[in-house]
Amino acid sequence: MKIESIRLHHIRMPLVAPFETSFGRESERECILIELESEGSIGYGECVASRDPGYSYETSGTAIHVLTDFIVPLILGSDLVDAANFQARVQGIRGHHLAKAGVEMALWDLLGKQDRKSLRELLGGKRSRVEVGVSIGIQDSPQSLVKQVEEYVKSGYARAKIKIKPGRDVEDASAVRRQFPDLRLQVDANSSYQLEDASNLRPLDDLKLLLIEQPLSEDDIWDHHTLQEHFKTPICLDESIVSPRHARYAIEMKACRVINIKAGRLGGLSRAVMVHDLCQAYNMPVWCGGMLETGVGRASNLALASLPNFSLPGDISASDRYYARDITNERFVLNSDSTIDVPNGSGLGVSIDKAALDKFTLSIAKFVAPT
Ligand code: OSB
Ligand code: MG
Repeated sequence: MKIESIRLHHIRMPLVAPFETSFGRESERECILIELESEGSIGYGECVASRDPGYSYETSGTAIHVLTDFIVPLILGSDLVDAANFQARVQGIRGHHLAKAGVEMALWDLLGKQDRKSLRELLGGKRSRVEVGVSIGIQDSPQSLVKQVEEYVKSGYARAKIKIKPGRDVEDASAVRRQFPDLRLQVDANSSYQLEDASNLRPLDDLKLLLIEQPLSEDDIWDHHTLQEHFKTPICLDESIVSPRHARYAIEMKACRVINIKAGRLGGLSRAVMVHDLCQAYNMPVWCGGMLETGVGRASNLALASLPNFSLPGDISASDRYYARDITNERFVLNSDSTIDVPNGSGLGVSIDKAALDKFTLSIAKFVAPT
């Protein structure tokens, strides 16, 4: 399939409420919407790099640079047959997984549209709806956090994840647990502790949490092993798992008992499926993480989470939890059983609201292959 043109939309969208993690607070979300055009179809992909290098070293700025100067020249005007073919081309570019994954998503959308198959079918997904939860940022106080959780529980979420950081951990989580003794509850530290201060997290081990996500540094799988030995609650790795190899390291080192899968962090959906398959072979449960995606990335996450070894609820909330106005015409809604339907249409199964995209676009770069 010859890639005839490529467009990169740098977009910024207001969030319905600020989202605060151990690395900062965002009121608006930036990302890059990628369009690949071939034979009259357009495939869309979302690069989830945000404005600041907090979660990842990549930013929307580095993504535009790497896409424009390195990835686009490798694929523009060339024949891309599948995701493996794309990965082989970009293999010489070190890192920059979020940038690569955005393009791979657009390629899957294009392949699905041309073959009239949904992304779920292409990836081998089984379920038509997936269990989801909600990820809640750090609030002003434990009381306001409890209120926030209550609102989400009332609107139908059967699983909640709360963000923690040093000084805002045990008290917050305990307050939520006291109010909701049976809620499926988990915490995410986004790498904000070190092995030396992780003993402060001890009391979390008695709160019946589903898991403790990424307490330590992203480049430290071994210290997570040491920490896991001292906790009965499963440790889950997010930031640390950037490749199928890293997933194998974590499994072999017994560094965690659960893995969070994000196609962006792993460098593409095809690599996310590889981690899924590897974890399945080792009986390591996985779940689908989120990056505050637009309807485009959300559709991709739903298709991915329909694979069989996604056995815990994903961070894939309804569209209204994030955006009053989204860039897709479709909006995702929560079913009464805390699930969201997986799109059925060709490719990602979503269409772009052009007026909304225009409104949120900061800049566009367009590349056309010579004919
Ligand atoms: O660590 O899972 C994370 C959002 C941005 C960056 C990192 C993370 C998150 C979330 C949000 O937790 C999950 C969602 O999209 O609802
Ligand atoms: Mg996380």
